Amino acid sequence: MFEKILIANRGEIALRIHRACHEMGIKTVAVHSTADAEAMHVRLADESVCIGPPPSRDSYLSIPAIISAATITGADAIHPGVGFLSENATFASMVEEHGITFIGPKPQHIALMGDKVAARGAARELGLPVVPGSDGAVSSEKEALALSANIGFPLLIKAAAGGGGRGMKIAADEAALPEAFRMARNEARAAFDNDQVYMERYLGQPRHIEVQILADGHGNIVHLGERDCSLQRRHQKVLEEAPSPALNDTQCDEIGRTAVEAMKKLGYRSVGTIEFLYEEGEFFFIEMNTRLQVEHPVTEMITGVDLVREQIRAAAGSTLSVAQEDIAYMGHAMECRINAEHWRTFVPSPGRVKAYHAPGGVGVRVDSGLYAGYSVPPHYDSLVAKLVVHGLTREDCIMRLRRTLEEYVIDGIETTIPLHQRLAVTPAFMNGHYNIHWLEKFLAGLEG
Ligand code: MV4
Repeated sequence: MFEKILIANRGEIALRIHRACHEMGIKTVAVHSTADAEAMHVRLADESVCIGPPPSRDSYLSIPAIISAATITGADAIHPGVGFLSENATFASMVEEHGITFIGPKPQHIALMGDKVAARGAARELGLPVVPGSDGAVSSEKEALALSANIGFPLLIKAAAGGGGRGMKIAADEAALPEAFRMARNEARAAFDNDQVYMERYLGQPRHIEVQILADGHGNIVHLGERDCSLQRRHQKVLEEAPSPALNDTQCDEIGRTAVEAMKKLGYRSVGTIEFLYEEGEFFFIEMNTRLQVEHPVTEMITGVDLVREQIRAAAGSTLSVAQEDIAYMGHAMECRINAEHWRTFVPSPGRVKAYHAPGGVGVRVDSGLYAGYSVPPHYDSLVAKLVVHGLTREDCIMRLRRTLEEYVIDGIETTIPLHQRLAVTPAFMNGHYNIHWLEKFLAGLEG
């Protein structure tokens, strides 16, 4: 097992990884920008290295600074966390070339899933249900028109280098297709320096349901059920839950088994998430994330499996601690993403936290680096806390969510807690009748 892990990240996720390391008897190295010298992830780590100025590209995205920090401190592995360099295949390879273990998948699998055209092709070959669409990249308006006859309208044009909702254009009908195609290509070229695009049938009212995968390098692969991440605004997830209120046990098992079979064929290692759109009883693969995800705690709450611990074990060459038959689901879990933003306008609200009190009690988990006196820097993602609650039933879970949201005190900055309080008493949320568009409509209808 590793003796020392460098955590190439910040905030609540760096803390989360530190906790798994210390429970495994592994020392930690924090890296930080000058803006994060007082951050909790730096305070808790055994050692820390300042890797640059506040802008991410000069610190948390600086490959030389991070690999140098690992070399100087004698770290034998690097955990990339989420975002930043976590899905950068070049970084993963360079870490390994320096004799340091990258805690994540094989670089070729990161690269494969980062190219959405290649990922879609691989998914189809691996037996995952994909959205009806083009077989590969679509290279001309003429080809787009020819293919549209089989795909049908409305259809979506997506960027091969996109993902997370960037670079998508809807074409309502044949007349709108050439213009949508040109715009998608131009935007893709400008945003990603890669103008490859592909086409899919547009699903109008789907839910976003993702399957958690866990794999060691020895052929043991399990799934840990699904998460419903349909509650989002502008492609930012707001609240996630497991299990999905839209699925029955048979559907969960089926999509989980299909996902495991696909990952076995691929020879995947580490944690991973396969994202599907779910509409009228059918699943359609859209993307795969080859990293730990922000919302992984909801899966941990209903299974009791520590995903970061298993990810570290897999990277160290150990086998999984659990087999598929050991994985049982208990109750229901929800995660509220608490951002340092105004709850209605989503305008960022960095600044000093004057008072801080986190909720506790049965079935409550708070992942956050906040403390009284801490200043939230303006340079990074505004996620400052994840409130995760568990209940024996979805109803219990919602009651606990309301209670903990009442208890939570974060004074001095604006947060999205008031939004979660409103959501927690809204009928469409309470009965689970929502899709990927519901939250935006709910927000548009709010007063005050
Ligand atoms: C789609 C879709 C409808 N039909 N693909 C947006 C982010 C990216 N991961 C995929 N996305 C979508 N792909 C087809 N064929 C609708 C979306 C989408 C969406 C997906 C998941 C969660 C929120 C979303 C919000 C708007 C659009």
